[in-house]
Amino acid sequence: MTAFDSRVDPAALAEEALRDHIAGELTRARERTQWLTGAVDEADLVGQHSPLMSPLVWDHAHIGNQEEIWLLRDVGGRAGVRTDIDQIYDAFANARADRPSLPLLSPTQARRYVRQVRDEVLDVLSATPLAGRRLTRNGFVYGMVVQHEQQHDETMLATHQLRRTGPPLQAPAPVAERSARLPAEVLVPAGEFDMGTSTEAWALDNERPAHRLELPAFWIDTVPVSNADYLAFLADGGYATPRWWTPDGWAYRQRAGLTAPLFWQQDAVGSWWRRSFGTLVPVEPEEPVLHVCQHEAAAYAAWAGRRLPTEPELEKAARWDPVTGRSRRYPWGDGDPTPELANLGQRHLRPARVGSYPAGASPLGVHQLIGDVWEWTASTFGPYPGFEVFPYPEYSKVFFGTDYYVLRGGSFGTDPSACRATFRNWDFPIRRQIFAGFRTARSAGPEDTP
Ligand code: AVJ
Ligand code: FE
Repeated sequence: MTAFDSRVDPAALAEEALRDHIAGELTRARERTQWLTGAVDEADLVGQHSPLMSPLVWDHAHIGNQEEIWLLRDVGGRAGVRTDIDQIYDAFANARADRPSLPLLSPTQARRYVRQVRDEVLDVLSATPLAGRRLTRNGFVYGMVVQHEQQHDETMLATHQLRRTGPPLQAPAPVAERSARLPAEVLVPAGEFDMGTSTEAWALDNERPAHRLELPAFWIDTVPVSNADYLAFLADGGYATPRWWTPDGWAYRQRAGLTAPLFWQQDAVGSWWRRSFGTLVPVEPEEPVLHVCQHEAAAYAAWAGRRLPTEPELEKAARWDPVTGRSRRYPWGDGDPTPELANLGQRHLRPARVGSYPAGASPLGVHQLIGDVWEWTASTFGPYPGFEVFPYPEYSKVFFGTDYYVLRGGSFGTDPSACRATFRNWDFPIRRQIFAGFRTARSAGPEDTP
């Protein structure tokens, strides 16, 4: 047992306690949605701040529509609130860039719609057994809907970061305790570990099932790559040197004219600034680099004489306990995240300096594997051996293949309910508007093995 073992395990709760837990999680997600949609006026809710993103009012009603489809119609067997708008809020039927021209609910209608759905959902929750169907066992489908809302909340937060109109967003800066002196990298010894999960009640289909995997020894950065590190790559002409980039990466660098992370600008005397939720702030040398795409991350790693970690390497670094040989739920143990352990949940609007959250480090001493910034990996998004679609192919299966790269660990904008050491995120390798950074790794040599 560690000091950080306080855990809400839906599978261990009696049915009444589980209902209370679900209701609490639904309410917490809704409070965040209300904050994100209440932060700007009507024009900024319906406007499109970037062709990469939906109007905020689309996300808002889409959250309610998914909740209606799964919890009212499927679980509750009810007619639903609005059966005429499914097509408008179907993410597959409408590309993000086209969503502003759809006949969307107005901000007032969207607010009313999600409230009506929620009122009826709370009724279903109290009236429907949780045992029986696999969909409702341990409250899974409610957990899925909670995570869906929180994921769209993070997407809406990214839209706020992109917008150039309306008021800035504000939150206190992280004030984390810092580790004294850390080694640059940590050796993860060769051997087997358990990847994925078959027991986490609210884990999504792509995290399942648990399976044993053998990895060769590797070294991994103790902390994420910092702005100071990344500035050295810039200063060394990293963006002008094709040999650090993959062919696809270089082609994209050229086509998009990349010269620095998204939202960065340089002033007349050469200092770097970045736009952060509507405010220009200095690029802090000790903060993890943020808003880089996978191609930039891989180019930096090549320049540093290293590489990006693979997805299994990052999960082993985060979960494997060398004493027990067991995989933990989180780097610090099996307990749920707290503000002392990780920068999650939009409490802050920026990552904490590298080396923060020593209490949240992994057994091997790797820091900040949960929270602060999503971390790009070298791996494309695919199914684990034994993968089964559950409950719908459009969550994971349709994205499997070589188009998407996996990100791990969550960011300051990720809610704890949508973040585990098994949680898998994915995006195109060119995407920079997500809250992503990275760390690097290298394969160990024979001289590293005792
Ligand atoms: C897992 C974050 C890639 O936002 O596209 C939201 C989550 N799935 N609605 C996304 C999701 C359906 C998904 N990501
Ligand atoms: Fe969605």
